[in-house]
Formats: sequence, structure tokens, C-alpha cells
Amino acid sequence: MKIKTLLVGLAIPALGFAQNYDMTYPDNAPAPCHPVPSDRQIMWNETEFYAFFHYGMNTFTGLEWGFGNEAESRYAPKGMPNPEQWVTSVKAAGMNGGIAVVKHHDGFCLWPTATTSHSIKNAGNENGRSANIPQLFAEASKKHNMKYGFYISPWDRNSAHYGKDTYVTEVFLKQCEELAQYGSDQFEMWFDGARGGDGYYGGEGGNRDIDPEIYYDVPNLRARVHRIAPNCIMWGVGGEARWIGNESGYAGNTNWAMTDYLSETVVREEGDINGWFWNPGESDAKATNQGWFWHSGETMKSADRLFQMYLETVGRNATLILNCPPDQYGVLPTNTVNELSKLGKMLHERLAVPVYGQSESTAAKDMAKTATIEVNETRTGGKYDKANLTDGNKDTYWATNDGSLGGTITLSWSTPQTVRYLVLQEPIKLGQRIKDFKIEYSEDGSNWTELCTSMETTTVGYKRIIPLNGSTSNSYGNGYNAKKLRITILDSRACPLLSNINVY
Ligand code: FUL
Repeated sequence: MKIKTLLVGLAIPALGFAQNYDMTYPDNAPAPCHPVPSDRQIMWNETEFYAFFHYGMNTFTGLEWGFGNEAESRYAPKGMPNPEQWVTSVKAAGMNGGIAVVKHHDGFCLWPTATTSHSIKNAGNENGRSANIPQLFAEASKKHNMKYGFYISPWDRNSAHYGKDTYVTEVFLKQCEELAQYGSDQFEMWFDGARGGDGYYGGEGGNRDIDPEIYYDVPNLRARVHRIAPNCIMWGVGGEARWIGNESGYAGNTNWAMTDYLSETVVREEGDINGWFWNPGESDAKATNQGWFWHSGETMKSADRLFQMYLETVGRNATLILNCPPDQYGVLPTNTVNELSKLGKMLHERLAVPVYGQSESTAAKDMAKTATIEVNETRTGGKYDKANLTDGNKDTYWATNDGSLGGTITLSWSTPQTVRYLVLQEPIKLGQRIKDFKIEYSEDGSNWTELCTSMETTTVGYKRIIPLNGSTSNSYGNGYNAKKLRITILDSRACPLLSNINVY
């Protein structure tokens, strides 16, 4: 009885506090619109554009999927592999990091692992034996301020353990731990949906089929990987970023970062407005015209085509992991390096992407910075002003009041500007919200024409880059002479928020 009275006594002031001082959303901050990303998913998204380096035993056998019985001596680089050259070449294309394949399905490890003898320890020459690829790659990435991650194929066609209880703990996780010695600040681990199949399996051969979710015990495996590399998102089966559903370098024009189940390609390409968990899209695509690994006689896609892929992935709320395969000398071939540098120049001169080797003075000018901006509404609370749209701070944003599911932003210039691209960003920490918007321009300041009518203008998400002529293949045309540019948000899942606008 006494205890009860005491509890009631304590509860009353607590309730009073809750009523008068609700600190859940100080400064009238908008409530998050769930689901929302984890901090590591946000950091991953900010990486935007990064490389894939498929290099290993297949580079020397000409295969795409080695069986696992390839003699170690076949790995014999004709020169000293140079991951620093890989890193600097993709940095010159405007990329912010890369993932190196350090074990593909054939099981050959590009570092001297203790888990198997199928590694560079037994390579065919000194170049192969002495170049510890993950170590050199991580060192070079850190030196050049690039993010890095590893692809350690879960499916291992060489290992006698694969398909058995011992594999995940005794081989796969040990390999992840070994790799963490070279750097625990990995940003992504590629974890594909490999379901097993036939292979060498330590000489036993046969078929070993597994169900990835069950076999890898994904939730626990993910937790263990996070303990080893706290900011590393597990792509694919890991459930922290999804495959975009194709390997051609495009995402849906409408692209939600949420999904629930992923059985249909359209859900992969477009996400799902009703999806219950945050599972943003990553597009994996080849910069060359043949396989993932280097093949004799292969050619590079043109910088124009790669620019289009960038617009259709990074520009559509996905990330782009672009495969650039090192050759048998362990370097990126000259034509790859040249095309990458042309791409970097284009991204810099058209979209002001910061690119290694390009000077600040040649970057596209952001006309949003010189515009007078008007908005139809600003959320009360003093922190959600239109100035946040152009302050270059990703953590500040413009917002409307709760209940307004739309809004208008008008940019004006005293003299008409030639405009080609509009970049919009939502502060995704509070969820992906915008569902529908339109863009208009005015040459004289009073008559309006809608732009980009041939392209869906629905979702924004982390980043949307809109070629104003509606074409990703011929986006740089003559541009539009605009005295004003107006963005009207027509519908949103909750009050719309925008953290950034650029106009180029
Ligand atoms: C897939 C693999 O099977 C391919 O060989 C390649 O590595 C691709 C990027 O991922 O899952």
C-alpha cells in the first residue's frame, strides 16, 4: 500500500513534465517518416560513386567463375600489381572509393591467409607472392582519402568446408577478421546471393546447395561483421543495401530506399513506398564491354555512356559501383585510365563533382548560389529557412509545417542563366518523403513552361539529378535560358524537407 502511494506520487510530477516540456522534437523539428537509415547507411550513401576491381585467378585463366581447382601457380602477374594506380585512376573519374575482389567464387585468396593454402602464398611468381592485394589496396585508399571495402565471395568452390557447419565460422569469418587487420574502416562488404552449386570442394567435387539466409545465419553474421568493421554495410544478402536488379547501370526514375520483399525486378529498380525497412539501391555495372574480370581484347565504354550511367544511378537515388578490371600486369590498362579521366572532367565541368586532378576554377558554376530564392512556406521554429537549401551543410534543411504535403521554391536571377541540370537532396535521416514534383522555367519572369515532361519526376531521396531536357543520353544540349526556375512539390509522405539544391 505504501509502495503504491509512493509510485503514484512519483508518476504525477513525471506526467506533468511530459505535458509541459515535450522534448521529443525540440525546435519543432519534423518527426521522422519511417523507416529511416542507420548512420552507417547514410555514410555509405554519401560515397555515391565508387569502383569495383575484379582481379584474381580469373584474370589469368580467362574465366568469369573459376571452378576452384585452378593450380595456384597460374596466378602469376606479369608486373608488380599496383593497387595505388587503381585508386588514383578512379579518383580521377570523380569516384570516392572502391571495393576490391580479394576472393572470388574460385576461393583463391589475394592475401597470405591462414585459412587455406589456396592463396598468393603459392602463386606462380614473386610478383604474385609478394603483393598482398587487400593490404596494398587499403593502404593506397587511406593515403588518397578514398573509402575501401572488400569482396570476399561467400561461395567458395575450392574449400572442402563449403556447405558444411565449419565453413562460416572457421573459414569465412576468419577471413573477414584477417582482412580487418588491413583496415577496420571498410565501408561496404559485397555479400552476394550465391546459393552454392558445383565445385572442387577440396577434391570431393559434387553439388553443394545452400539457402543463404539460413546457412550464413545473416543477422548474427551481420552483427559479427559490424563488430569487426563498425561502419561496413553488408550489401545484398546482408540486408543493408540492395541490388538494383540489373547490371546495366540504371535505377528506376522513381526509386524508394525502402523495400519489403525483393522477388520482383521492379521492386529492386524502384524500391517500395510501403517497404518496411531501409534498403537503398546500389547499381553494379561494367565500364568495359566483356566480363567482370579482365579479358584480352576488351574495350572501354565511352565517357559519354559512363556519364549517362552516372545520371541514371547516382542521379536517381542509387549508388554506382563501376567495375574497372586490372589486367595481367596488375594495373588498369591505359585506355581505361584515359576514359576514366575524361569522365572525371565531364562530371566536374557539368555537375561540379570534386575530381582529383581538376582545378576548382573549371568546376561547373552552381547558379542556385547566386539566385534569389522564394518559398511559399517555412516551418515555424526558426531553423528551417530557405537559406539552408544553399548553405552546403547536409544537416540543415528547409521544411514546411506538418500538414502541408507540398511546397514551392522559386529561384530568380537578374539576368537569364543557361540551365541544364537541377540537383535536389532530401535529409534522409528523417526518411524519404517526396512523392511527386514538377519543374518549370520562365524566360521573361512571368510566362512559365514545364520542363522534363518526358521523365518521371516523383522521388528525390538522398540525391536526384535531373537533366532539364528530360534526356540522360543527350543531357548537355543547349540548355534553357531561365530568368526563373520553379520547383513545385506536389505530394509527399509527410511534410517535405529539402537539404540541398544545385543548378548547373
Ligand atoms: C556476382 C558474381 O557471381 C559475379 O561473378 C560478379 O562478381 C558480380 C559482381 O557479382 O554475384
